[in-house]
Amino acid sequence: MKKILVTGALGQIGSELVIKMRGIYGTDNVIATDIRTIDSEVITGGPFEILDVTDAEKMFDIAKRHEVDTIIHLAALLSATAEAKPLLAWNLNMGGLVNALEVARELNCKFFTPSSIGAFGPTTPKDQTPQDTIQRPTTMYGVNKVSGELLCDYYYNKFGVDTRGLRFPGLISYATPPGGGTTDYAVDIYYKAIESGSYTSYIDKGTYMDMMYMPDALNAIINLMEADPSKLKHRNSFNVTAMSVEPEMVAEAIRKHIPDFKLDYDVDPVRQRIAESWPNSIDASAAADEWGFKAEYDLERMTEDMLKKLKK
Ligand code: VAH
Repeated sequence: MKKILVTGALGQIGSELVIKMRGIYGTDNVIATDIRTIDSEVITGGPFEILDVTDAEKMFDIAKRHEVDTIIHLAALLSATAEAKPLLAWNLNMGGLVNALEVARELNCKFFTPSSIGAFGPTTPKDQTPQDTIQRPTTMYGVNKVSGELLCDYYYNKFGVDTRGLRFPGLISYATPPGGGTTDYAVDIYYKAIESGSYTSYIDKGTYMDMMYMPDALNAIINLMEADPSKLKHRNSFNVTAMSVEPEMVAEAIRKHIPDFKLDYDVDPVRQRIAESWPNSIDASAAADEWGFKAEYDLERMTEDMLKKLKK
């Protein structure tokens, strides 16, 4: 990767990935794009362009003008928002993806886009979900993610586009407040632990989901994109995870730092139903075997770092 175009650069992953990649590949070699502008180092710290990913022509123009060799396509609506606006989600998530894949094909770019544990459904084996297994998601987000995985594999097999992807678990970060996800409780809980010493979870006790701290997610993207392609048996997309947790476990880890932290519940039936359709834990051995994936942060280490950074 030498010259990288990032869509959705102001989102939860993009806002940290752009800064990290500029440190590795050079500020001027990472072109951030998003549909909006906000006060962010992503915009003030290097090349930024306004881009609505449903505008194929503008995406092609930006990619060609900057002579990019890699597209990191992150612009998408997450699970809860997609469930509230399914048609908008289909048009944006799939329309944006096919535009980005077409630009990658025409300009011969390497290509990354995230999938998710949301690509699995209620008939998928729930514990230690295998890399290759049944995928019949019951959410629009999951339909988008499975379709996206198939489309990216198609562009690799049919056109030779070097597409690679990761099935991300819930991502936990302190840099941007989360938006529109089902796993966002695991981010909100840390903010509220600092602000008020208590949190009311919309996901029920005992609801296990895979999670990962953002530093591990960023390293996974970069390591996958730099991996030797001859070693990849899979491409779209690799299971990756760092931990399988439910709300009580996160609260327990927080109490090691904030002893009287209180957790109670006001379950949101929509996001609870989404969460229950996803795996309890996924198996990431293919990523470890094919390109050396390894998460560095477990729940304890993540909690310590999140609380330290949020206190600042
Ligand atoms: C969401 N954070 O909740 C995203 C992610 C696995 C969860 O895909 O929609």
